[in-house]
Formats: sequence, structure tokens, C-alpha cells
Amino acid sequence: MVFIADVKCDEWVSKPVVLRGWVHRKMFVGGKVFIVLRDSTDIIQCVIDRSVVNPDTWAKAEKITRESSCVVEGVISKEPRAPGGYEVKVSRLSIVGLSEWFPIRGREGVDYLLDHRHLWIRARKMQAILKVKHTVLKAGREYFLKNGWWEVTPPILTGSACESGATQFEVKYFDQKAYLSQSAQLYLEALIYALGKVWSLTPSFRAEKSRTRRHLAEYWHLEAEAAWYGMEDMMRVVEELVSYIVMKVLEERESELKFLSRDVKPLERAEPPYPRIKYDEAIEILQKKGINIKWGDDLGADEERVLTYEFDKPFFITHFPKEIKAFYMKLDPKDPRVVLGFDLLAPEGYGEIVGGSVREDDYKTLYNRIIEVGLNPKEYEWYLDLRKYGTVPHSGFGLGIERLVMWVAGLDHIRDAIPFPRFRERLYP
Ligand code: NSS
Repeated sequence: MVFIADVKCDEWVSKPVVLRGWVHRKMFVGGKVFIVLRDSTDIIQCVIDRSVVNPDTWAKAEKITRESSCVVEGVISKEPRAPGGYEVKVSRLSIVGLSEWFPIRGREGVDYLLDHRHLWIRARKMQAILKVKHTVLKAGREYFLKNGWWEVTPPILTGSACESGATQFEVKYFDQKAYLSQSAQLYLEALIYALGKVWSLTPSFRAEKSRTRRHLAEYWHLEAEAAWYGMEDMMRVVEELVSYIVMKVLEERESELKFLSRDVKPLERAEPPYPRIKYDEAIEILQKKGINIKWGDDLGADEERVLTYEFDKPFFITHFPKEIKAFYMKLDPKDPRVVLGFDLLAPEGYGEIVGGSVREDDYKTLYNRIIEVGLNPKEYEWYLDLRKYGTVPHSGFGLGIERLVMWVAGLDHIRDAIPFPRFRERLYP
């Protein structure tokens, strides 16, 4: 089987071809029907000339509707007026699935398109983003494979919170309560005792209270955890991973980025090392810019956005006050008001794409932190056990795949970084 992208070249000119696809657009001009045919690779103009084809093919050309699936037989010819410079002079047209009136015409609003997501994902914009995401996932996996990490499969049904209890989805688990995983981290921490360096790609769930342009209720989470790794070791993994992914997208998805009108210069600059600033410096920068923020406040999307314009590549913010970070982060022995934690922010206004830290590996300290933040140590018994049986210094991080896709593809909303987005109000298709 050949695809449209294969045949749009001089070698195919005058050669017979059979293409399968969907009617992207259709037009009548004079005694001709022009179909723009779309498949997973590209689009191509197909001309059905009444004076050339048999009556059966002409009847089908008249009847065929937008989004119908069909098989087109003909000859490739050069046509400067056609998109991409080539067209098919059709000799035969067969309709496979005649489409009813397609409910998306081109000027619909966001909610309408979300309601028709199952149909909208065939739009060329969505097609391009889906391909960028494919390459992001492929490159992420490749990075870990090349660097000696083990892929593992943590559970999605869990018994305790990893991040904030406030964003947990509760589910009925037989006669008990369970939660949908917010992060594989706690399980990855157990797995490093078997495998040393582990990673996983899983869905993560957050019952986010508000609908923002960068929060989903269900997103794909790429996480890694390694024994013996300190803060700097892990930040190096993050910058290598992110730059590896970005470079692969630049290499393999050039035409999709072009279609999405993505300026690739900021992506080309994403080589490591990435700048590192401490939370203290971030607060200073923000205060100098006249933003009303004080030491101890969390950085929201607005504050992050301001900071991202100070850098022309991804950058780390480190050493946050412990009050605004999770219980498992190790306190900085030099300044126990702050944690050995880091976020990686993407430039151009995007903000946080990775969160990571050194983990508390001492039993007593971790136990006390769990009490201090108001959690129940009973629920974390197994997690605390890891500090009893050969505890080891270790670190890890989580990368939000859709956040990264959003930046790489230059999207203004996270909903388009996932084919079937889940938000607070309701479930779309
Ligand atoms: O809450 S995180 O900052 N950190 C964790 O979950 C750690 N337990 C990960 C780890 O160390 N193994 O989330 C990590 C990343 C964050 O930087 C975002 O990129 C992404 O996960 N994230 C989200 N993406 C989309 N939607 C939502 N709601 C969301 N929440 C986090």
C-alpha cells in the first residue's frame, strides 16, 4: 500500500497509483470534481474529469461527501496550482464509507469541538500534534533505554496520596476505598531496591479544582527514580532527557512543527546545561519586577510566566520552602527551611514541566514529616519500611508529557496535547 506522502514526488509522475483516504474537501469546477484526499501522511488533490471518467465514477464523484472514505485510482501528475505541487488524475473512484453531513465545518467554538472530539482529532492540526506527541514518547523511552534504566509498571489503583490529598480521585475498590494514582513515585522508590534505576510512563490523575490552560484531570506522567542519585545527578538526567526529546522532535517532526507555525529557534536553544536558580532568587526577581510576593509563597502560573521570560531555554528553580512542597522531599541539611527539590520550567511563558527531588531516606525524619504535614503514618507503613531495610540515598522526578508537548508544539492550551482531554466539569467523549 502506498501513502499520499510517498507519491508527491517526481518519481511518481505519470505512474498509476491507488490511494485510500478520506475526503478532506470537495469542489465542483466546470465539468470537474476536485477532491482533496487526506490520509495519515498528507493531503493530495484528485481531479475527476467528467469528460474522461466512466459514468459510474462520475456519479460517485458527484455523490461523495466530505469525510467519506474512498479509494482513488489514477495517475500522478505535476500541478503547480495544487497544494504540494502534485495531483492525481483520477480514472476510478470507489466510495467505502459515505459520510453523513460532517458536523465540523471550520468555525466552531472550543466546547463544540470538545463535544465532537472523536471527529475533531482527524483535523490536520490535531494530526500534527498527535505525531509530535508520538515522537516525544518515543524519544523519552529511547533516552532511558540508551542510558541503562529499567522500565517498570507501577499500579494505578493506590491506597495513599503521593501529592496533595486534596487532588485525589477516590474510587470504590470492592468494599474498600482506593485512589487513582497521582504519581508512581512511591512505588518507583520501592522498585529501586530491586533495579537501581527505574522509570515508568503511566496515566496520573488529579482532581484539580479549577480549569486552567495547563491542568488536566488525567495526564501522562513520565517518572524516574534512582538509588545513589543526589540532586545534581538527577537534574542532569532531566536536562539530558528534555534536550534529547526536543532534538528528536526537531529532527523527525520538522513538517509538523512547520504546519503548527512553531518557531523552532527556542527549541534549538534547548541544549544543556540549563540555568539553575534558587527559590530565593526567583522571589527576588519577581519582587524587583513589582510582583506582590513574599518568601514562603508558592509560585503560581502567573509568577512562573514572568520568570520564564528571564531565560531563553528551560531552567531549574531549586530549594523551595518545605511548606509548599511534598512531605517526601529531603530537607537541605545546610538550611532545613528548604527542601532539596527542583522544578524545571519551560521558557516562552510555559512554566513547570518537571518536578523532582532528593527523597527523605531516614526513617525517623520521614515519620516525623508525615505527622507534621497531617498525614496518617499507618497509610505509609510500607513506604516507611523502605527506610528500615537497607535505606539508600535516592532521587527522582516526574515529567508531564502534555506540558512538554504543549511547549514543544507551541500550543496555547493543554487540551490539544491529548486526544481525549479530561477536565473538571464533565467527561467529553
Ligand atoms: O506533582 S508533581 O510536580 N510531582 C510529582 O507528582 C512527583 N511525585 C513526581 C516524581 O517525583 N516522581 O507533578 C510532576 C509533573 C509536573 O511538573 C507537571 O508537568 C505534571 O506532572 N502535572 C500535570 N500535568 C497536567 N495536568 C496536571 N493536572 C498536572 N499535575 C502535574
